[in-house]
Amino acid sequence: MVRHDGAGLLVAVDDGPPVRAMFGGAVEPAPVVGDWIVIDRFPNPVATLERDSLLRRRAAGSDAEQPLVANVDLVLIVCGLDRPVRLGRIQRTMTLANDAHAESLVVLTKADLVGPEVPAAAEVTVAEAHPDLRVVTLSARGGWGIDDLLDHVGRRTVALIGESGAGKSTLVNALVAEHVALEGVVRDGDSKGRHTTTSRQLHRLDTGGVLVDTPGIREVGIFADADAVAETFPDVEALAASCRFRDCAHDTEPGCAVLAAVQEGSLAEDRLRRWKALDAEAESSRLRSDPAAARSEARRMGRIGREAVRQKYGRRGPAR
Ligand SMILES: Nc1nc2c(ncn2[C@@H]2O[C@H](COP(=O)(O)OP(=O)(O)OP(=O)(O)O)[C@@H](O)[C@H]2O)c(=O)[nH]1
Ligand SMILES: [Mg+2]
Ligand SMILES: [Zn+2]
Repeated sequence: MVRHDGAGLLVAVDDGPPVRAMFGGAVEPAPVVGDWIVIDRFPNPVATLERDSLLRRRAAGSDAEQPLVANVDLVLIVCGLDRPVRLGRIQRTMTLANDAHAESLVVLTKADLVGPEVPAAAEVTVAEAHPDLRVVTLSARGGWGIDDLLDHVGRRTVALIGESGAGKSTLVNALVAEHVALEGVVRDGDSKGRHTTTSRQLHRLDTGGVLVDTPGIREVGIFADADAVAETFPDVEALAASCRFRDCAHDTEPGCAVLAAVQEGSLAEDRLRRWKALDAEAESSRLRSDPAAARSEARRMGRIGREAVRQKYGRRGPAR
């Protein structure tokens, strides 16, 4: 399935041009871009084939899971150098990629607009986000750095993620080497984008690779397994494993290896804060997506609450 928009689905087929299909409301799971689907002769979707993976996020302004792209191998974290490159955004996007078992690669684009010190500083920020995260600096407009990125893409399925105006669609056009995606103009003054791309769309490369352009994401909400956060923060996870208590919250507990590392300066307090925030977000998405886990968590909290009341008032509870 190559596009999902207001009118329905666009499905690539073996023989001939892509065909338009209905949304397929009855098909479970609902098809997203990157899915292999079966269509009948009308053509209506009748089945979604099993996915290798699903790139998803927490929907904007809600707690719900929003599927983005299926079967992704590589996520390009696209940052425009005409605006600040944010550590938190990179870590968040990487966490979504980890959740989909996809590799992450940071693309610093619009390098033609800035001096060499700007990508150099951005590379330091990327290394702070994760020591093994790779970076490609390029200019989609100037056409340089594109071959380097194509080498990384190869024959893989690639999703481009970044804020509006970052330069995703311009990059898609540069990679495909023809004008296939609609590009926007950045507003003067604040370098904000205009949400030019409004649907996710898949483009095939001559090399056999596949690119999925996506609409700009303002806030990268986490909907992920705890393991996905752990992969973004391997250093903190390693420390947490040697805390005295298995359920250490790394707040005030004795024998906390994480707090000890902060105290001796080998772990930045800011990094701990970011890890806690993402871990909490992943945990709440787990509870939402798993009703049984949510019930058992509610029971556990209920038990803790009742125990606290008992300790305070004795067996009979508070006077009514
Ligand atoms: N100078 C320069 N401008 C670029 C480059 N890449 C993109 N731009 C400009 O940045 C603006 C936004 O680019 P788009 O590719 O539409 O951005 P987008 O990330 O697709 O934005 P949304 O579709 O809104 O999410 C356009 O005016 C582009 O011409 C680049 O490498 N150099
Ligand atoms: Mg776009
Ligand atoms: Zn601890």
